[in-house]
Amino acid sequence: MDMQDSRGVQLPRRRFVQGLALGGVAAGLGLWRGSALAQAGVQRSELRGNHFELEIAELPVNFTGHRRVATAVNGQLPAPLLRWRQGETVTIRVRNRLAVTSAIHWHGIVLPADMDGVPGLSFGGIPPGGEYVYRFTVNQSGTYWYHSHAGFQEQTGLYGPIVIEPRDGERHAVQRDYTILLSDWTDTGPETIYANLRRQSGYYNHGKPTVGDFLHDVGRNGMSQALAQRQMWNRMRMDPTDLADVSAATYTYLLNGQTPAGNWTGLFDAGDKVRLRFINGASMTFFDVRIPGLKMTVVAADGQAIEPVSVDEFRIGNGETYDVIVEPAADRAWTIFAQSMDRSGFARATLAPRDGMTAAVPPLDPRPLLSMADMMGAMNNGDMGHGMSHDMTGMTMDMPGMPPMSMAQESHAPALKTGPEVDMRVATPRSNLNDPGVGLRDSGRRVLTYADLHAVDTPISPRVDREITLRLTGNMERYRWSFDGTLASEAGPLRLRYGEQVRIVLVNDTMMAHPIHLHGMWSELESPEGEFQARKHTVVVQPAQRVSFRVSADAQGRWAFHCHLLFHMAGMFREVVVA
Ligand SMILES: [Cu+2]
Repeated sequence: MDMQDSRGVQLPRRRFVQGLALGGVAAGLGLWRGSALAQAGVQRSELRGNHFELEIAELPVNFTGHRRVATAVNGQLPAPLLRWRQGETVTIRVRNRLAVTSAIHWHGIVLPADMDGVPGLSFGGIPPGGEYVYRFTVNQSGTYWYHSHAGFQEQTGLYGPIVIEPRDGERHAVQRDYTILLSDWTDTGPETIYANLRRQSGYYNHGKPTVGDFLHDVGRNGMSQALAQRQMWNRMRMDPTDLADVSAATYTYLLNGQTPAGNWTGLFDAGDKVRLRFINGASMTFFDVRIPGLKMTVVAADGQAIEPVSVDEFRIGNGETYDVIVEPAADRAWTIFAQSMDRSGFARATLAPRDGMTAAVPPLDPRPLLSMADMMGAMNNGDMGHGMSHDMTGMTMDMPGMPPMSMAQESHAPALKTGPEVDMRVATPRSNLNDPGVGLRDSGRRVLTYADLHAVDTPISPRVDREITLRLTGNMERYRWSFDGTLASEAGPLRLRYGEQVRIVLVNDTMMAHPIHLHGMWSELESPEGEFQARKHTVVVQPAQRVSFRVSADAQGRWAFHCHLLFHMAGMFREVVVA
């Protein structure tokens, strides 16, 4: 399969998925400074101490055979790893050498509002040629990251890892410790991608069912069921392959700034315990991560220690981080395999005892299809419905040509209106956290779920003074995303009183998973029964799911609260004011 890049040049698909072996930052400059270091498993750049000098500038890169210009920090993509120590005060001077305003946001770090780095809230952004000095005390430890919060600069490369050493030393002793930053690179300008999505929301969905898929369904399920399914999706003007707005036809997935062909490698000695600090710094891609043949012990989520849980695989949403420990015992190599949720491509790296060793790269899993459970939530008394069902009870939709709903169905959801901003509502969302999500339910692998996350410490406050429900809404046809059917630009801020304890309930009325990120304060994830699970900064809400978390409004100022899918952020965004 070939596709056209933005200038109409035909590129082989393989080159997009695999990338160039020596692609990236230095290839664009005609030399490859990073290779030796990266191959030796050393972070390409690591800065430590209390004082940091960062410079944002354009940088030529080449990941697919075409030269492009990235946005980089200190000439690097990803930006340098920053190592801090809990309890210390850090000073970071950021100079902006771009022709446009820039800004760095410290994702997941609890700090004063004017240090948070979101232009237009408690900070004006860093003007072209200007600088901004961030200074704050680091009160937490763990794995975090930083990225631009201006325009689409995150998509063009402005992101980097942060590791904060705990005051009392690491909870789990390891011999090797690597950050694994996943991202999605595109040769197409992000403004162009966004404009295309706004014009036609399925613009980048190359996985729509074909006549061949239909015949396959007929063979498997019989003609009448295949027809019924096809007719159902058509009537709803939806598409069961709508798992990602942008796929590997457009993206090359990177791991620590290297393409799959580039194969970032981390070294170990047999018997080492290796900590891998996974960060999803992608703009639009959820990854499913596994290391075939190795169990992963998850020890932290979003920087916060959890009771260790052993899994084969985990899904990581945009903005989330997971620390895992692996113990590669033998003198052989292992592949770190991170396939995109829509199974269109993958990022890849290798753990090896010696440089140059590789292991098999597994094939991509079959492309999953959204099930009715992903649209309707709780069906048939909470049955999760692994597979398709024609029971339409949990759903309220704007469906011309569909018979009117029965009174019983109406009574489920009298308040759920559709309209220009909202083309789908879920009347009976499910609230269980133990569903790994579409494509992972029947993999035969032990997959991490939010039900597995149990913090090692207690919530900031057990009290709940007030409950706020927000619905995650959208109009897929128009590529409009919103909270409660209201665009950020038309909604007032969400006001919290300083010191109050709020339960925020998110109900997802769309067919996509949304990673919802609150700045400045923790989101304390709860079980369906309201019990504290884990402290997070980014909470993924699956399609047709209800998720709740507690917020202690202990940080005054103006904060951002938004979906971390970059192209959803314009609409699915609220200012939160704590005063
Ligand atoms: Cu979203």
